[in-house]
Amino acid sequence: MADRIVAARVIVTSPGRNFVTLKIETADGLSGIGDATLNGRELAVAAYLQEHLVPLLIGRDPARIEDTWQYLYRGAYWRRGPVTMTAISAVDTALWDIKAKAAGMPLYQLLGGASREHMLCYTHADGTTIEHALDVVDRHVSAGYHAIRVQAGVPGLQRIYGVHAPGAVDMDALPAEGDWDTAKYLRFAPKLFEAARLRVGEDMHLLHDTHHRLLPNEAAQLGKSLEPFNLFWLEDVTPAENQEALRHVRRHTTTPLAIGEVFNTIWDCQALITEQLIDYIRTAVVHAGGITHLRRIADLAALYGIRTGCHGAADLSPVTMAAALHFGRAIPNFGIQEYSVHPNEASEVFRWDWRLEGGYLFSGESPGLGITIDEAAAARFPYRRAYLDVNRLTDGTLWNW
Ligand code: GCO
Ligand code: MG
Repeated sequence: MADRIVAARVIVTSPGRNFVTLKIETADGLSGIGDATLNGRELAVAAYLQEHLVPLLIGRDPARIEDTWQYLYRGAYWRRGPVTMTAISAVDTALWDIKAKAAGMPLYQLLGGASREHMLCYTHADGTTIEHALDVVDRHVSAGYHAIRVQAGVPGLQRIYGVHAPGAVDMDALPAEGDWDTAKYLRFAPKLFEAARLRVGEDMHLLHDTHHRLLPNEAAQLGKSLEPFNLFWLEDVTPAENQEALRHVRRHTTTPLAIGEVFNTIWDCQALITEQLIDYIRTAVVHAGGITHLRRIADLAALYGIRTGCHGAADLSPVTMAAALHFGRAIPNFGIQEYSVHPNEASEVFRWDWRLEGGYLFSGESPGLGITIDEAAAARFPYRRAYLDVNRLTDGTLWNW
């Protein structure tokens, strides 16, 4: 007889920062987990799961992953959106975890087996000044990284763009406000990368995140001005709600473009992919419908020579990283994985078998995702409201953060 889902629980915990996890249990005694963390809007997803999806899961056959995905997506009538898709992702990821455990295999085996043994990753070097950022770059080079995202404070502006204020997440506070001046930034960015390239030499991969702050023509100018420094990618140059805007950027620069951490379905990147307007797609397991939907996006991207570069900031839980590494290990068009160290307390709540070694990430070999959650430890770190920052132009206009 087919197995049945007998319980599903939403676990909200804050070991250094907020994480939402869905745990599904079956009559055969298997369990699986999925990440449901949507930074700054965590409880919306927790409620969506608890109130609307958990009742639909009880009694279902956990093996029917595709049917469950379609049931939750089409069956809601209201499709897409970050809250809905993050909730669906959590269910989907937990079901893949269960299926792989039932098969006695690490997830990457179920997805077709290894296309590679290790995965290139990049980490962040954020500095208040160019010198400060380059000191952090030096530390990452010594630690063995092969790819580094570099961000530095623009002289005359208070905040480092796209990076939280020092001290990381401002728990319990209202959103911090940054200031932004595009002209200053466009003059500054080439100076930052001239210095960075000089410091690291030719082989190190350098990346940069513009955090949705530019208009299309400004993005084109930036891409052009960074060409001499041979970036691995330039990320989120525009918000890309208007995918067609990337045609202009693409026409004017050969700097590789990466977009998509805030996207939640294939429809958000359909034109970007089919018109080959980007080089890397940034959608992540947790926000883009789980393994099932991310595979659809990656397969479409593969047709056009576009590779993955999944979002992997510290606000995506270690569960997402586990899933991303099985996924990245299996697919043919893996590009790079973002990697940001989680707060120390996270390892009291989650135990995982993936690892970083010599600047590469390795997925583990235990059955399933290779990650568990300790619910008693999770309870020791209660949720605290934490907003993402907001950003204003120097005249006070609210801008993209
Ligand atoms: C990245 C992202 C992060 C985001 C954060 C939002 O490229 O890692 O842009 O810096 O701001 O993950 O939740
Ligand atoms: Mg980003």
